[in-house]
Amino acid sequence: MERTLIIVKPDGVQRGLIGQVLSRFEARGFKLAGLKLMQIPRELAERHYAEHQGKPFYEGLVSFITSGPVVVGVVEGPGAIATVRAMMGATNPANAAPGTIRGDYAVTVSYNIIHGSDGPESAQREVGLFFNANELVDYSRVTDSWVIDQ
Ligand code: DAT
Ligand code: MG
Repeated sequence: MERTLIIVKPDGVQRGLIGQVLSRFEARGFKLAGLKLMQIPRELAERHYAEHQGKPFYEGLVSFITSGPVVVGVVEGPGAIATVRAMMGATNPANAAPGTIRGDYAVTVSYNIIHGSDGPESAQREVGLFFNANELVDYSRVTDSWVIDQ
């Protein structure tokens, strides 16, 4: 079972898209193991986006992600990391296929609605950055046996 970090970015919150974004993951069959609304402090944003430090868009990215509230979640399920990335669509919404989150809700790269961890190592690192162990909940849903063959 995999867990991955998602962030509904400030543009998604301001545009009232929290529910629509989260509902896609629920409808797919994934489970939320953690969820919170927060405004990301600059220091946390810098750690989260450390890989982009020095790139031309880095300063704008950090100021954008800290500019207003976000919803941070941990999405759990088989293949969650890669499937969430596929559901997000390409980084630049101009290249994101219709049917993906970015392809349905966004048009420019700076305001692309959602973050999702890009692999197993970043998922583990990013979940740890945003959630304490006691904020992640282990539970089963009555629908699980109709979603996951086990
Ligand atoms: P992703 O969010 O798809 O993992 P990324 O990790 O390469 O993409 O970049 C992180 C974010 O930085 C991305 O969601 C939007 C912003 N970004 C990336 N490339 C950009 C660019 N060329 N110009 C402006 N913002 C960019
Ligand atoms: Mg990334």
